[in-house]
Amino acid sequence: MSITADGYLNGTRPAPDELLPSAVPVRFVTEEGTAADAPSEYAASSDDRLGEAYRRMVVARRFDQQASALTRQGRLAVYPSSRGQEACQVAGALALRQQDWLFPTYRDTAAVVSRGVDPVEVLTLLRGDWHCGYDPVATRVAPLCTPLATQLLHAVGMADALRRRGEDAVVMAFVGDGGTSEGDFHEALNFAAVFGAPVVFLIQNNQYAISVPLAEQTAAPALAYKGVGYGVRSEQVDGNDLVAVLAVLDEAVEHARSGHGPFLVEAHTYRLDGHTNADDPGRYRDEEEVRRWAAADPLPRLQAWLRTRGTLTDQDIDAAQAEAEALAADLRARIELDGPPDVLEMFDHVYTHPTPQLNEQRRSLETEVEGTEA
Ligand SMILES: Cc1ncc(C[n+]2csc(CCOP(=O)(O)OP(=O)(O)O)c2C)c(N)n1
Repeated sequence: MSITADGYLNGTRPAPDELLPSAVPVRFVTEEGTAADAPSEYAASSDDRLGEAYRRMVVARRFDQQASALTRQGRLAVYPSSRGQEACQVAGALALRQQDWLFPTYRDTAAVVSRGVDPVEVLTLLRGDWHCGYDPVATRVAPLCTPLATQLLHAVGMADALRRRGEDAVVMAFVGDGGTSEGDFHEALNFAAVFGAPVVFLIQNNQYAISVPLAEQTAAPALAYKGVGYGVRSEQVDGNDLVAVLAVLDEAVEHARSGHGPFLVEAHTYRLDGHTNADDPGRYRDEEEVRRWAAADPLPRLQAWLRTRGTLTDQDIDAAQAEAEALAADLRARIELDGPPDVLEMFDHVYTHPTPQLNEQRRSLETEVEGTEA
C-alpha cells in the first residue's frame, strides 16, 4: 500500500467535478421505444448483446411471476417481486465477467438467475431453508441478504481482498433506496473510496422502502449524490431503460476494474408489485402512479427499440418466451423435490468444535424429534 503525494492511498482519485452525477438520469431509449438524446460519454451495447439482454429479461419476468404464484400455492414462504426492475437486474448480471462477484439483496433473485444460478437454488432461502441454496464461491454470488445494507460492507471487504491478492475481479453490490439510509451504506462507501476497492454499488431506487416513499427517505437531489462526499464517482440512470443501465454499468465496471476505485449508480425504477406477497401496496400508493410506471415498463420498451432497429424478430420473441415457459415448468417440477429439511442440520457448519451447550441442545432436540416420529 502506498500513499501518494496528494495524500491518497493506492494512487489517484477522481477530481471533484468528475465525481458528480449527470443532472438528469442518463437515458438512451424513451418510454415509447424511440431514441433519446443520450450523453456521448457512455457507449450503447451491440445489438447482439441487447438481444441477449432482452432474452434474459423475458426469462427474469417469467421467473418472477412463477415465484409469486408459488407463494399463493403455499409452496414458497415469501417472495419479494422485482417485476418492473428487470432492466437493473439483468444489466447488473450482464455487466459482470465470470470471475466477478455479485452481492444481492432479497429482491435480486432475477439477477442471480440471470447470472446463471439454478432458479430452484436461488429460491431455497425464500422457501424457509437455513442456507442459501447455492455455493457462493462456485457461483461468485453472495447469499441473498435480508438485513439492509450489510451486504455492502461484505462486498467492499471482498473487493478489497481481491485487489490485494492481485485478482482481476470486480464486485457489484445491490441496495435499495431505503438501504441508503443505513449506516452500513455510508461506511461501505467511505471504506471503498479510501482503499480504492473495485466495487460498483447499484442502488435500485424503486421509490419505496416497503410503505415509505422516497420523499420521506431522503432530501438529497438524487441518491446518486450520496457518493460524492465520500469521493466515489457517481451516476444516475433511467433504471427502466436497459440500454442506458447497461451502458452506465459497463462504464462503472470498467472504472473499478482498471484501478480507479468504487463507482455508485442510482437507477430510477419502480416495483410494480407489493413489497412482498404479504404486502398490500394499495394502502400507500395510488393506482394512477402505478399506471404511469407500468407505461414505462422496461420490457416492452427494449422490445420496441430492438424491433425498430430490425434486430429482434417474431421468432426471437417466441424463442425467448418458450425458454421462459420451460424455466417456469422446470421450477414448478423441482422446487419441492428435496422434501422437508433435516432440523438437526442447523447445528452443522457453524463451529468446528461445537460448545457443550450446543451439543446438549442438539441431543435434546434429537430426543424430541425421535419422540415425535415414534
Ligand atoms: C437492518 C434492517 N432494518 C430493517 C429491516 C426491515 N426491512 C425489510 S425490507 C425494508 C425496506 C427496504 O427498502 P429498500 O432498501 O428501498 O429496498 P426494496 O425492498 O424496496 O427493494 C425494511 C425496512 C431490515 N430487513 N433490515
